[in-house]
Amino acid sequence: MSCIIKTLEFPTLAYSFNALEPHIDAMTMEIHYSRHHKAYFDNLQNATAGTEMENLSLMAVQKNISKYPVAVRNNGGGHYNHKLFWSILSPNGGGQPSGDLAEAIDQSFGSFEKFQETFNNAAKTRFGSGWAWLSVAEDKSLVVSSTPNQDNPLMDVTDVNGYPILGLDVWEHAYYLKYQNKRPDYVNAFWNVINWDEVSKRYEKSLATAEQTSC
Ligand code: MN3
Repeated sequence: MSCIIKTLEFPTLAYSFNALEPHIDAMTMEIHYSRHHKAYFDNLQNATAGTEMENLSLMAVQKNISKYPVAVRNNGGGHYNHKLFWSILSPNGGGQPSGDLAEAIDQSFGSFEKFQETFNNAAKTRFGSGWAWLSVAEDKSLVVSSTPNQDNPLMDVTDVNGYPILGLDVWEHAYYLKYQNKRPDYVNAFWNVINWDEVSKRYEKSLATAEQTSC
């Protein structure tokens, strides 16, 4: 599968806009996916069309993002982050991971509860717009971090680098219609809709391949 920027496609959602109710409401999902994500996707194409960047993989560009225009950083990150976000949500989500991922979480954080606390803290204390992440670091340990705007742990401008396997959008557009200023309530609700099978798949992929080839 080609991952070069000019061949990227706007992803379809695997569930309906109201499928994550009551944790994430239908109107937020519709606006977030159809307008916010679509705008990042279109703006990435516009920012790269006719340049050498359109023939590079988004992964490669993000790893050297300091060398590219800020429009590519914001919209490339915006596309990548939202595509990841939709994939790790599910109406049948929640609970806890199992298998290798569960073991890795225990090893890196001590317990699932400790991990949850660390991740919640990253999501709740990110000032302004941004994301909270669980990533696989170069030494294969798991790390929690947060980034501003549409940055992510793949980018060379980020202080904690890794391959993101779980991300939470904490921009106000992700929760304000339902939760208004109560970001912590949205962060707590997120745990009910996490698709741990998908997070596990991303974890296994990060271990199996030297070059992580996700688009
Ligand atoms: Mn968003």
